[in-house]
Amino acid sequence: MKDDLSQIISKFDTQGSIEAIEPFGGGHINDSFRAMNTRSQFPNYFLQRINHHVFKDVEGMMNNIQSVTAFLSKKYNEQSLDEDGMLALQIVKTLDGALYTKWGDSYWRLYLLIEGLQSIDIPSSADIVFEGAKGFGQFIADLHHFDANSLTHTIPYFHHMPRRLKRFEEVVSDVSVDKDEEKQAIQFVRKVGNELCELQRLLDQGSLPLRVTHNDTKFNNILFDAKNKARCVIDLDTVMPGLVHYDFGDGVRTSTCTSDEDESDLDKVDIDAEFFEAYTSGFLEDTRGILSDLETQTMVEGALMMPFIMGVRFLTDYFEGNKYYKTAYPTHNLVRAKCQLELTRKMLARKADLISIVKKYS
Ligand code: ADP
Ligand code: GN1
Ligand code: MG
Repeated sequence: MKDDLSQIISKFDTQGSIEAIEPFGGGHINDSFRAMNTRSQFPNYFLQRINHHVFKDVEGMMNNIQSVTAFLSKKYNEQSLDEDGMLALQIVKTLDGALYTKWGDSYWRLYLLIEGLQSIDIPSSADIVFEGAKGFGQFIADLHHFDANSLTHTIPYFHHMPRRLKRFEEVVSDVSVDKDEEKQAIQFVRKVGNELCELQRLLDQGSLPLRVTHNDTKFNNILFDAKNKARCVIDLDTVMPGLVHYDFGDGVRTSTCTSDEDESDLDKVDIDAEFFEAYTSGFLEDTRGILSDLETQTMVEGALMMPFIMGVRFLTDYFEGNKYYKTAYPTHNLVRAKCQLELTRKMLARKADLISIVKKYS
C-alpha cells in the first residue's frame, strides 16, 4: 500500500518531495491520507481515495468541486486581504491536467493540505458551535449566485425522505427481524416517517427553492483556526442542489447533540438547547437576508429530518449487511441508528421550543 500511495501521488502535479503519507481523518465514506513534504517551503498535501461505490459519477463530482471551489476562491480573493477570511479548498491536478486519477480499480484525488486548521468532532462550547454554523451559513450565502442547475446530483435523491423510507421497507421485508431493539427501531420509523416527509412535500409542490447546498454539514466538515474561527468548508463531495434545511439540520444533529453519533446509552442522547440556539444564530447570520419566509418558518423541519434520515439510513445499512458505511463492529449501524432515532424522538418532543428559538433569530 505504501508503495502504491507513493506511486499514486507521483501522478499529481506536486512540488518538492513527499517523505511520508499517513492515514488522516475518520469519515465514514472515503479514505484519507496526509502527505508531508521534505522541504518546508513546499506545500503538504491531502490525498483521498474516492468511494466510487457511493459516488458513482466521479467525473461529475470532481467537476462540481472544481467549479464550486474556483467560484469561492475568486470571491474570497476579491473580497479583501483579511487574514481571518474564509478559504476555499484547492484541488491539485494530475500531471495530465485531470481532476483525479485512476489506480487499479480505485479513484484518487489530491488537495492542498490547509495548514494550521483543524476539524472539531464534538464542539466544547456554544461559541464554537456559533462559529461553525456561521461558516456553514456563509457557504450557502457565498454560493447564492452560483447556478445550482450547473451541478451534477452526485448522489441522486440523497435527502429524499420518502424514497429512503421506501428502500428501508424493501430491505426490512427481506430480513428476519428478531431482536426487540430492532423491532422498536422499525416501529418508531413507521410511526413518525410520514410526518418527517414534510420538507419533500413542500419541495414537490414548489414552495421551497433548491439552492447550492453542502448536504453533509457534519460539524467536522468545517476547519477552524487556532482562534476557533471557522475558516474552510471541506468534504465537498455532496455539494449539489438541495434545501437549506439539510445544512441547518445536519449541523444541528452533529453539534448540538449531547452525545456522539453512535452513543449506545440512550439516556445520554439529547439536544442541548444552548448549543441549538448558538447554531441557529450562527447559521442565520449570513443566510437570513437570502432566505424566504417559508424557509425560515420551516427550518426546524430540517433539524428533525436530518437525525431521522440518518437513523433510517444506518438502520437500512444494518439490515442490508453493512455495505455502505464503514463500521467498527457488526452492530455499529444499529447502535448509530438507535442513537439518531432517539435524538429525533427527543427533538420532536421539544419541537415548539426549537421553533421559537429559530423565530427569535429570523
Ligand atoms: P470524509 O469524507 O472521510 O469525512 P473529509 O474530506 O471530511 O473526509 O476529510 C477527513 C478529515 O481530514 C477532515 O475532517 C479534516 O480533519 C481533514 N481534512 C480534510 N481536508 C483537509 C485539507 N484540505 N486540509 C487539512 N485537513 C483536511
Ligand atoms: C457520511 O463522509 P462523512 O463521514 O462526512 C455520509 C453522510 C452522513 C454521515 C453520518 C456521502 O459522511 O451523509 O451524514 O456519514 N456521507 C455520505 O455520519 O453518505
Ligand atoms: Mg468529512
